[in-house]
Amino acid sequence: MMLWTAPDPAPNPRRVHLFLAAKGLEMPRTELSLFKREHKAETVLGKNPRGQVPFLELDDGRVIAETVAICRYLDELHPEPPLFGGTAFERAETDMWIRRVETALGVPVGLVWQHGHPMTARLVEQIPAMAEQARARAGEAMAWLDGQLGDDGWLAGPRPSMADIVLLTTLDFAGWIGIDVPAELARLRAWHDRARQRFPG
Ligand SMILES: N[C@@H](CCC(=O)N[C@@H](CS)C(=O)NCC(=O)O)C(=O)O
Repeated sequence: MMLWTAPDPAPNPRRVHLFLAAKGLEMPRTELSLFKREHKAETVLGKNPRGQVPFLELDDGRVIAETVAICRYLDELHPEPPLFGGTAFERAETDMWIRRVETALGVPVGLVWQHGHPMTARLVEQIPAMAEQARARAGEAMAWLDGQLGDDGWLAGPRPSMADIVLLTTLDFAGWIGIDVPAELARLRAWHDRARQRFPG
């Protein structure tokens, strides 16, 4: 297998890196420079026509793209420790939280990155009002997540899961582009500390 990936802080590749570390798995990696647009090279698009990283190339040449699909596949091959839940309910609960984090928080954070960050200015026609609106939506999503979390524990039930990895990488990337978790969101901040300790890297 070959993991086609990119260095931090790219949040989607980092999800797979944290997942592999949590499983104690290693595999060969090819790191592409997003800033040199290596993920858009013809040979790379031939493997993943979506033109994004990460993607996993199997030994027979088949390709799995999309972070969660890659991790789900590896979780089936290497079930311990389970990071997608052990029962039907836990699997559904993990999926539910992954979708919530990706749609409620990941989408606005992505819009702030695209429309409000100098590093993406040459890639899209930026709409500053879009960035501002998205920044507010990201703040609302953080507040909502804070209200859903308990004083300890994890996003999808009592055990850490892929949903925690997705939220951790999204929050870290948000911080990197200047969207910090507000000081008053004590539960989310405490969860963030726990998640960094549980999934270092
Ligand atoms: N839905 C995809 C998103 C992948 C993605 O957006 N990757 C970013 C790096 S974090 C990328 O390749 N960006 C370059 C581009 O879209 O051209 C996943 O979950 O893997």
